[in-house]
Formats: sequence, structure tokens, C-alpha cells
Amino acid sequence: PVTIHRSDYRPPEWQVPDIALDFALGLDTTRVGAALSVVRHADAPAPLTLRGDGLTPLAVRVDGESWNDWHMAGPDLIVDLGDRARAIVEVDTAIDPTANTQLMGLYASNGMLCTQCEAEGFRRITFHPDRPDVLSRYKVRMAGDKTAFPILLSNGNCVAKGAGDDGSHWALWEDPWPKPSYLFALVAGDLVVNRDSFTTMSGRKVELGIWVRAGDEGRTGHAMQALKDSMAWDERVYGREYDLDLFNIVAVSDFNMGAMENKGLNIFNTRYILADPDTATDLDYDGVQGVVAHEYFHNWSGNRVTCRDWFQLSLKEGFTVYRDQSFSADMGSAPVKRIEDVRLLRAAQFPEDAGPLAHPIRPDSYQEISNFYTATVYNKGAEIIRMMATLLGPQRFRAGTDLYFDRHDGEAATCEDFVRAMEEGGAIDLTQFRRWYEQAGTPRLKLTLSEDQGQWALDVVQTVPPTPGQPEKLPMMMPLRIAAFDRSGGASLPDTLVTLTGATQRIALGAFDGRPALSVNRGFSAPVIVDFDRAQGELAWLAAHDDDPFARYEALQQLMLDTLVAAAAGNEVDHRAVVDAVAQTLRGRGEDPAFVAEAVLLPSEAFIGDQMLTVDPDAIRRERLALQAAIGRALEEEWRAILAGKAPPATDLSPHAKGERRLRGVALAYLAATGIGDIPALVFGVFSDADGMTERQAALATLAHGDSDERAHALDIFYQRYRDNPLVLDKWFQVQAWSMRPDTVEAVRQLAEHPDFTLSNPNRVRSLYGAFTGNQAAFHQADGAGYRLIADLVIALDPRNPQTAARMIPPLGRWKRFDEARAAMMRAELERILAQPGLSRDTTEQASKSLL
Ligand code: BAL
Ligand code: ZN
Repeated sequence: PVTIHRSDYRPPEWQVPDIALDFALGLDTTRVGAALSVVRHADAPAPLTLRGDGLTPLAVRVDGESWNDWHMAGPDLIVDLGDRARAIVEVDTAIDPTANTQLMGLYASNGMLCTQCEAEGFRRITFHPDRPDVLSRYKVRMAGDKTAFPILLSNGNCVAKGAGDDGSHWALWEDPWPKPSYLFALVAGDLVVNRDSFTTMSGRKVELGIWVRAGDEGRTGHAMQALKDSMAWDERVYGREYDLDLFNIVAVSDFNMGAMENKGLNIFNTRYILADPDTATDLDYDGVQGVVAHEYFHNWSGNRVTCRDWFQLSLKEGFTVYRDQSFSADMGSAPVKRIEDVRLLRAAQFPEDAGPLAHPIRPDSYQEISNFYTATVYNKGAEIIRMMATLLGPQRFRAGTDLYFDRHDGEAATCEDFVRAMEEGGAIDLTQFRRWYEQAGTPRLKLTLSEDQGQWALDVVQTVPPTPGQPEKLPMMMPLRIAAFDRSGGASLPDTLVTLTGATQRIALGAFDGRPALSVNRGFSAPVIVDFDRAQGELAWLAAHDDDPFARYEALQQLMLDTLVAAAAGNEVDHRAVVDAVAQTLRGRGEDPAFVAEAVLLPSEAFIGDQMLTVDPDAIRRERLALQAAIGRALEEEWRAILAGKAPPATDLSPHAKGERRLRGVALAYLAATGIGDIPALVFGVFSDADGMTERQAALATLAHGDSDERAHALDIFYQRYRDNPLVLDKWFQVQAWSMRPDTVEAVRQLAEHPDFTLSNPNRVRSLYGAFTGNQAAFHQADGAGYRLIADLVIALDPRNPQTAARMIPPLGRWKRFDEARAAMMRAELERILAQPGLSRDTTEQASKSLL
């Protein structure tokens, strides 16, 4: 495969200010007529290169005349326009949406037609430059059978419609805002709508529509509320108003991503639209709210200001994730949201940064851009924006974003443009900070406390580990929030923001009678790993007393982590300090049960593994279960008391009610770990009595770990009740793939043969195999059966859907972190994948890089 380098960027030789598209819609054949008005930007005559993927030009015309001066260069169409400076270039093509199993371009899903064009799907619809720095105004005419496709939608506004005599009808849509081709969208199908409206801050009324299949409209209320809340929030917090009179969302069940921010016509995975208390958990509700917000916020951070090239992807994604995180924090509990965001970063991004696929948030090269929709570009990208916001403070950050939006409105911008706007708007020098865009790898801060004549100081040594292609690193600039407490009640150093810049730095803390309890990286102010030796007593004290909730959470997690890592390494450990700290934290549950639920949750098996030189999945599982059982037994009365109270009604989505349900789920898990005889019946009781999916799923997942009769019974009841609801059936597959039972590999293999399993639905694939790769001990089963299972999946899925197949590879790429026997088996599976003939570019890139 060809490697594309960021340094090779050249401005486009031709711009396309206007495009008219004409679709004759059909599920098996859709004919596409494209008329591109092209304007030369190169000084000298240059041929027009139109990118294609699997297309054949049926006719080419220039300025209305049939044209022969064209040829194909691989998949692309090269049109020789002589010395013309502008022209109307028309190309006719035909595509088969039903055969499009990649779900990129125009495809059929459950009888409807829809599109996904980011990053390079538009070239699967028609020939086009298909690069984000070519922005056009679109006119889209579509015609099709009125019965099959009663609803016809595209970007912008519907300006005309009509019907033919033959049962067909048509619609003409115009989008006044120039946009790159990746934001084009079209939907045709039999859909119903939940309509509402929003009045913008300047008094304009915007029609809102959420389109779903008949029967699903009753589950769109939460998404609609989230949309209106997002529109109001972006006005209030960023001063950004919506810019069309219509905003449509369509939900489709076959979708590679979570959702897509097409201008005025967002297309969503049903998973992030549909929710009601019977079928969606509180986390599902939060997911809907967060993703609706994310896609809406893209209207400014992504659409009005787009990316110059795909290397700049984090310009829109990192910033938009930061915006959706801030929105969700404002809508619910900010500390809990921060804990969730950091947990995700550590689960998905830190391992990526430490492995063979590590890349900076602005990569330098790629073979297939779809492989770069990563936790690094998205979530670490969001942390980089958050650090700038922290360094600047709210007012100066807002001045920076105002400048960015105003200066680059209507443009295709770069990450550098964003940083420069922050520098100018926020009056700060970010020269060194730019390294965050250049260097991959998670920085480590080694901390030591020292004392001289009663004055205490903190020494920080910063290192950034080598990553592929980047052996040497320079220190990063970062905001580090700290505080120091005198445990005996003396004066403290209050919350202080320190800007780190050096490889070594000394921070004066002031005078303390004895070693202070140091609260460090408060609020997770920098996305780094902190190495700091602290005694159990100090961590327990911070877990109880730190005034920063995130730091309290971190202290308890560190206490648990130290215990678990020591135990997994074969050391004798005492569980008492952790039990006492959990008991202490539980006492505060009345005020903020969601925070308490997060804080008392044991670190994941994967995160424990990340702390070890060589990951030992079996020892980690054993020791984590042992600690869970110890906490379960020691605090049995408390857990039972939590469950004895009545659960809040599932319709109550207040943060407190959600927190109570979350804590009840944690209590179920702790009690189940004890192995006490009546627990399966108790959990089954919760399952049966549940009035909503949060409790029902928590109980089912708890039972799924064991081998009680109640397990089989609950799985059967759940299946029978929800077999016709795809999103809920996904959960049925998921809880079984998460199971800690020793036969999970075999169970997953059998579930893949279940009549309800299909490779054609990405949600179903992720619910079984994605959940399985997150089950560390099962995926890393010592005989390598888990690795074989995933490699078999990748091989079967790649010809059908390379994007989703390639996303399953990174877990196999972590082989360096495991013992030699496992590493050899993981490598062998990567090699087996690479030996397949006709492997996609997506999978080839991921598998070959994973071997390095
Ligand atoms: N732009 C791809 C989907 C998303 O990040 O919103
Ligand atoms: Zn996005």
C-alpha cells in the first residue's frame, strides 16, 4: 500500500465551487449524474484528477459536449481540460447500494438508502477530488419509487418536490453553505419523524426532525431533548448559533461509526438515538446525549471550520470531544464525567500510545485514513484542548475560540491555525506546547518529595517514552494542578496550577510539620502517568479528605492498584487498607452515589495489566476476584443494605437516581464475588423486579459470570423478551462475551453460530467480538484460542467490511506486553491474517504495523 505523508500536502489545483447531483434511486442500481463546476487554481494548465473507488464513468461531458480526453489512472478519472481555467464537467455513473457491504458511500440498510462519506466515501458515489479542502455548494435532486422511498432527504433545505406518473417522486435539496464532500449525505426510505423546533439566540426558528423506522419514534425523546440542550449550550458557552432553518437526524442500524455530522442531516447509529427506560441503561442514555451533542457541535467545529487535510483530523475531533465532554459535565455530575473520561482514556488511548500503533494526535503518515479514527486523535486530542483551556482560563480560552471561529469560518484549517488562535486570543506562548501535536507516547512524571529545614519541595522528572519512528523525545509543556495537605490539621497549600516545561523541575510547597499529603494532577489536568511512591496510609487519607473529587477517586484507585499489582506479582498482600477505604467512601454515598459507585469500583483487569512489566492475565483475574470477594464479604451488610432499599423508578433520570442505580450494580458485583449461597437468587430477584434496563442488565451481567441455574434462566427470559429488538439483543451477546467463566472462548465461538448473529451488522460484531477482546483473561487464554477466534473473525469480515475488521486488530498488536508463549501466538495470528490474499488496505496497515 502507498503511504501518504503530511509533508506532501499541496493545495488543490482545481476547486469545485458548485456541484449538482442527480440521483435515480434504486436499491440495486442507483444512477448518479454529477455536474461539477471546476475552477483552476494552478498557474499552469493541469489535468483534473477526480478520485473514484470502484466506479466506471458511463459518460463524460465538458461544458455540455461529449468529451473523450479522459483516462483512468487506477480507480481515478483524469480529465484533460486543455488550457481551460474553468469548466462544467459532467460524469454519469451507476452504483449498487445493496452490494455495498463496506457501508461507505451509498448503501442499503433494511430497505432504506443512506450514505457515509467521511473520510473517503464520496468517491464511491461519484468521481470527485474528494479532499476536505475542496468546498462546494451542493444542489441534490433525487428521484425514486414513492412506495419504497417515501422520504427523500439531503443536506440543507428542500426547495422543490414533485411526483411522476409512474409512481415515482422527486425532491430537490440545496445547501447554501459550502462544504467538503465528506459532509454530503442522502437518505431515502420509509421513515417516521419526531418533530420539534428550537429558536436560536437571534430569534430564528429551526425545525428539528429525528427520523426512524416506524415503531421506534417513541424512543427518540431523549435524543431530541439532547439536541435542544446542545443548541442552547453552544450558544451560551461558545456563542455559536445554528445556521440553517432545518436540522435532521436519521437513525440507521447498520453503521460503522457512532454517528456522522453531515451538514444539516446527521446520520446516526440507532444505538445513539433510541432510548427508553425499558431498553436502554443509564449509560446508554448518557451515550445518546453525548453523541447527539458531539455531532451537533461539529456544525461549528468541523463543518463551518473544517480540516485542510486528514492529518488535521484532531482539529475537529479532539476539539469536538472536548466540547461534548464539557457539555455532559454541565448536564450531570462534572466529577463523575471526568472520572469516566479518564477511565476511557486509560482503557483505550494509553495502551494505543504504548504500542506499535502509537501516533501523534496529528499523524505524519498513513496508508488508510479510516485507521486513524483513534482514541489518540479523539480522546487524547480532547485532552490537548483541555490543557490549553486550563492554561488559559475560561475567558482567554473563549477569546481564543472566538478568534479561531471568526478567522477561519468557511475555511479548511489546520491544527496550527487553532494553536495560533489560542496564542493570539489567549495571549500565551504555546511554542513548546505544540510538541503535543508532534510527539506520540504518554509522558511519565516521576515525583519525589524532599525537605530542607522544614521547607518541602516536589521534584518532577518528565520523560516521554520512545514510540515507532520517534526514538527521542523532548519534554512537553503541561498544566499540573497540585495541592498539599498537612494531615495533622496545619495550613495547606491550596489548589495551585504549575506549568511544567522542563525535563526536571522543582516546585516549592512551603513549610509543613512532616511530610505533607500531596494531591497531584488534580482533575487529571495533564494526560500523563504519574509515578509517585506513597504509603497506604497517605493514599487512604487522601481518599477520605482530598477536596478535589477526582483526586479522591485517584487515591482510592491507586491504593487498590498497588494492592492488586503486588498480589498479581506473587506478593503476600493484606486487603484491609482497601476494605477500610472502601467502607469509608461508602459512608458518603447518600450525597453523591454516582461518585461513590465510581470510586469503589476496582480498576479493570486491563489497567492492572498496564502497570505490570509483563501482563499476567490469569494472576490478575485471580487476585482481582480475591480482592472483590474480600470487600464483598467484609462489607456484606452494607452491600445488602444498598440493595434492600427500593431502586428509584427507571423513568427518573436525575443524576442522583442514576447514581443510586449505579451503586446498586456495584453492590451486586461485590456480593456475587463472595460466593455466598443465596446471592444468585438475590441477583435473580433484582433481575426479575427491575423496572428498567439499567438494573436488568446489571443483574444479568452479574449472573452471566457464574454457573447458577438462575444464570441460564435469566439469559433465556432476556432473549425471549427482547429477541426482536436488535440493540437489546446486542446486550445479550455482550454480557456473555464479558463473562469471567472459564468457557467463555468456546461460548463466544458458539454464539457466532447463533441464528441472530450476523457479520453484516457492525453493532452485532462489536457486541460479541468487541466485548470479548475487552475480556482480558478470556482473550488471552493460555492456549491461544482467543487469538485464533479474533483472527478468524478478521479474515471472515475483511472482504465484507474492512473498516470494522481492521478495528479488531489492535488487541493482537499488544503482544510485546505478554509472555513469550502468548506473544508468539499473537504474532502468528497477525501473520496468518497478513497471508490472506486480497486483504484490504485497512487490515494490511493495522496488521503489518502491529507486528513491528
Ligand atoms: N466525524 C466522524 C464521526 C464523528 O466523530 O463525529
Ligand atoms: Zn466527531
